[in-house]
Amino acid sequence: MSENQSPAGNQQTAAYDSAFLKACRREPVPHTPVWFMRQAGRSLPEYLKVREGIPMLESCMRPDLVAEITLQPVRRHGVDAAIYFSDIVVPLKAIGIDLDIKPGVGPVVEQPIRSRADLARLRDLTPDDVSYVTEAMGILTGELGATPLIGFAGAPFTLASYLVEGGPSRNHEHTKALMYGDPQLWADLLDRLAEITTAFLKVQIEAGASAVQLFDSWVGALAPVDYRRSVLPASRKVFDAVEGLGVPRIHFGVGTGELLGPLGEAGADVVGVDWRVPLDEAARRVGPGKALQGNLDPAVLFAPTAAVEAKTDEILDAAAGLEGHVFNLGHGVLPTTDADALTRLVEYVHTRTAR
Ligand code: 1CP
Repeated sequence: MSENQSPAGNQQTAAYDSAFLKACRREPVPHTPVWFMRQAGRSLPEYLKVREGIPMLESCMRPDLVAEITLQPVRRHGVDAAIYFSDIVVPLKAIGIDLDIKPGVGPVVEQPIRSRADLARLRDLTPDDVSYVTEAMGILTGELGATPLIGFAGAPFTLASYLVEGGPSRNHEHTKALMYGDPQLWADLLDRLAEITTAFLKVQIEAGASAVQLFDSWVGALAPVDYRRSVLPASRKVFDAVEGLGVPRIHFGVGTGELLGPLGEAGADVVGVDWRVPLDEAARRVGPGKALQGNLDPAVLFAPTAAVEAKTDEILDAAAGLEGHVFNLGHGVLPTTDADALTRLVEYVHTRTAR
């Protein structure tokens, strides 16, 4: 990476020795690094102000706005990493899928993908399709100093769920009907999504991301046998394709207690854990050679400070023997979370773990 003298490469070099990237690489850290999933673009008043009147997808395509929203939680909370402000469906929109992000609902796809003919609508993603991402990351690498920037994408299963259902779903019934009913079409769909996701992650790494996270938020809906057979190959394809690019790869899903072993096998360097499994037990399930990320229940932040600190202590104690630990929530920041509670939590973890 040190040979890369582009502005993005310079920033990646500056961030290389950050606590966050050291923890991802399972090296000794000056303190346990902290960032929060969905730290950007939730309830911060400064976020709501800059987003006023601008639809979500449009805001993802405005580089100055993206850079500002990405930086807001770094300034306010002093987190150890920034996460690029976007959404998992942005690359699908960029290749021409007719979708929108509806306020209070989430991503909605006009014509769901359920047949072989529908699959043909998922064309390759090129860097030109997402030039605003490259531009926004260029602004960010100029502003972030030594703070690492995390790029991200949706994992093939979670993207397939939105495409096949046509929107958010509790039971993923159409998705599972396709997975069990037409295994070949399903495999081809996930393979296509793996290629799009890989192309999107490569754009971000090239533009300055120092780490990438694959969000497989809804994969906990699957039994391990089905995950191994029908999903793992596509996720592994993504991780393999971005291996050796010099940035840690993080893998995250919700409700994955029974899947932590197979998730580890998909190939990430860091495995995200929700709050249902303590980190020491999660480490046993994931196996050696991985750092873990997590795992405070986001709802705990609604309790008094002393209770938040007690739950945080439990997590830090369970993490004491890990090869590497990145402190995070077990899922995204809830929209009505008190911003000051997040700032206090960052300070608490830093102080308690200072070495
Ligand atoms: O982390 C950050 O702060 C960066 C911003 C970010 C990220 C990482 C957004 C902005 N979306 C995401 C990822 C994302 N999007 C995931 C994976 C993370 C997770 O599990 O929370 C998922 C599942 C989505 C899909 C999505 N987009 C939903 C969930 C719908 C459902 O199925 O229940 C929703 C509500 C959105 C919209 C969205 N994404 C982001 C924002 C700020 C918003 C709100 C949109 C608005 O203001 O109208």
